[in-house]
Amino acid sequence: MKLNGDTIGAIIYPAIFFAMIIALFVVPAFAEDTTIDMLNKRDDGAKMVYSQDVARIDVGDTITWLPKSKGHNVEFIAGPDGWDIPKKSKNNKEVAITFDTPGVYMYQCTPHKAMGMIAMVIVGDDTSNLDAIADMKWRGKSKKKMKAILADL
Ligand SMILES: [Cu+2]
Repeated sequence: MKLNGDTIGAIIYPAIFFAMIIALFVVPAFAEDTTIDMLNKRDDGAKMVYSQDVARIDVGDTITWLPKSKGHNVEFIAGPDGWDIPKKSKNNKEVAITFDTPGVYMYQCTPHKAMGMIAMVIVGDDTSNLDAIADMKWRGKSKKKMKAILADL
C-alpha cells in the first residue's frame, strides 16, 4: 500500500484523538487532588484549624490549601527522610504541594502554632516515621492537639 498524506492523516489523527480521550480518563485515576481549608472556625466548633486534622493520600497526589479565612499559612515542619521541606507559604495565599515520598508529614500555621493549628498528612499509608514525629517537641496547644491526632489514627 502506498501511503500518501491523506492516508497518513487518516491513521494519525484518529490515533491522536483516541490517545487524548484515553488520557482524560486515565490521568485522574492516578493523581487525585485534595483540598484543605485554612479556617478561623470549623464546622465542629474548633478554632484556628485546617479543615482536616489528618489527610490520607496516595503517593503522587496533590493537596491544595485554600485560605478560606484570613491570617493563615502552611509551614511544613516534618516529613520522611529524603524529603526537602518546602518554604513556608505566604499568609492568605493558596498553596499546592505534590507528595511523591511515602510517609508521615506535619505542618503548622506559623501565626497559630501555639494555638494548636497543626495537621498531619499520611502518604501511601506509610507510618514508618510516625514515632519520630510523635517525639518532636510540641508546644502550647499543639501538644494537646498532637495527642488527639495520634489517638485518632
Ligand atoms: Cu492560622
